Amino acid sequence: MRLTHLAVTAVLLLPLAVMPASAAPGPGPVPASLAGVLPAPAGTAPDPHAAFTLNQDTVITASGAAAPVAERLAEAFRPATGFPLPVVPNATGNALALVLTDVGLGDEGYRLEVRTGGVEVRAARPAGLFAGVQTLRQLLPPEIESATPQRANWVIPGGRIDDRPRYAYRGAMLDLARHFHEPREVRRYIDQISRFKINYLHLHLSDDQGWRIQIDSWPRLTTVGGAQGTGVRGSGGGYLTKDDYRSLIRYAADRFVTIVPEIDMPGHVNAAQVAYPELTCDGVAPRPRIDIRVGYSSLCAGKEITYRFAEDVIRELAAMTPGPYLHIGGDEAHSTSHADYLTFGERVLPLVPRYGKIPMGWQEIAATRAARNAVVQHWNHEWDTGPVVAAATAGAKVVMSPANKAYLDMQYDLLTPGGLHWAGTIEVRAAYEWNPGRLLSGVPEESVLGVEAPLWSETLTDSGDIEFLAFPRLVALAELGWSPRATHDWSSFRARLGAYGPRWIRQGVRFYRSPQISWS
Ligand code: TNX
Repeated sequence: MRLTHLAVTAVLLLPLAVMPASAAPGPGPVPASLAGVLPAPAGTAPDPHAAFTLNQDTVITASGAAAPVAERLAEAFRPATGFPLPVVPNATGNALALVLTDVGLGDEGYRLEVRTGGVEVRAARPAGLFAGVQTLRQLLPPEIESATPQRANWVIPGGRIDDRPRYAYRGAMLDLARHFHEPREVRRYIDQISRFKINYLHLHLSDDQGWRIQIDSWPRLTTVGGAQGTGVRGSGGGYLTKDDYRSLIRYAADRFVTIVPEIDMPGHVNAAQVAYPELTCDGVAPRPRIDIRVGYSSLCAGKEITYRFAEDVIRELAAMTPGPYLHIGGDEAHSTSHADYLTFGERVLPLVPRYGKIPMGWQEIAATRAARNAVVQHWNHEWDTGPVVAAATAGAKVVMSPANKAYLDMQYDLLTPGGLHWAGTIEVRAAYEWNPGRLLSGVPEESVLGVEAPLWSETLTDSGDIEFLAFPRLVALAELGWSPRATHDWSSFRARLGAYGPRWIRQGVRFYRSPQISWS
């Protein structure tokens, strides 16, 4: 099966075909189909005569930089199939081939071709191969997600997918400060988000309640700020050592997820000030806080030690972070005067590029001139967007995280166990029905770096809590970030999501059975 260039272009421009009748809601597993993938691929061309069946003798071929991606694929398919699926440099026929070659679909794009004789994923870079592998997983029946060997027909539907992301930044955020989440819980979240081609994980590492990352030059930040009882309502505690952090970064990188660390300043710093009272203006230690109020703590813009602290933290964090971004927070500094906020921002934002990183900050940083060289994260849907528009006009990139659509800690409805509702309740459809490229008038599509779904953890403790709020809404955001606008279609999304339910069940993911979806 070869598509001409014109045909490929047409396929890329065509919205997804209507779901086949077999995907209509109903009992029992739904056969996988090229049109069923989440997030929707840019272009699909099914070929009903070209299905491939995985069997005992199937091999995975890959060499060089493709080999580690092939190992991930083998790890994913071996448990449920019970097949050996060896990774070998080359083979003739009956193979899943991962090939690094420029297919003209960018750094993260890929071409997937399924023919009777074998499957080929081609991409310019390993990230594209990994994205193709995530698609491939969804083309096998849901039994593929089981941890033990299953009897199933391991058929991959025939045809071709040409795919590439709409936005470079497709993020999730996890708050480790309000409740510390152990590295194993973060890894579990990375496994889940990377299936939907989310490629950034922003870690909120400090807040009023706790400090969650080791900083050698200010050791009490973690010995005091990460002690037991520093979670909301005094639960939990803990922090990432530098080794923990580095191994999380490697784990994420193996799944093409880049970590974005955040230290929140000049507000949300009570835990740091409990550990180091010299970081307050009057030098008096505040009491530890385990409630969920915001906006009462502030670094002292008039003291030099503030900037020594900020620089030490930025330097150490930058040194252990290979990714391009370092987030300095900047939100809800309600007890910092506007003048002090500007003084602080103009001094601290430029420290980030000095240590080789691009500064990122919540929307409030847009008030500073220095924000023009930063990534501004839009979050408060009720505020005047003027400063964000001005920053974007001056050159800033914008990540869209509108609280009333993208905040995973908002309840689905008022009966949702856990979650907050200050920005309203967000059902799945509301999480899906918006356009990041058109959200803020005055911020053109070219200024939009991408999207991010924050998950604040005031009400969450374990992975089950995380998953219940993240899934299925994070998939809506993943599709807004990955899929071309032409594919946007609630009824298609709804059907594909419903068909994904059996996969989550097999993976033991605690997802919310939204009444808006017909779960199969
Ligand atoms: C607002 S969003 C905050 C966080 C809270 C969150 C709860 C933002 C930049 N700041 O401090 O955890 O609301 O939804």
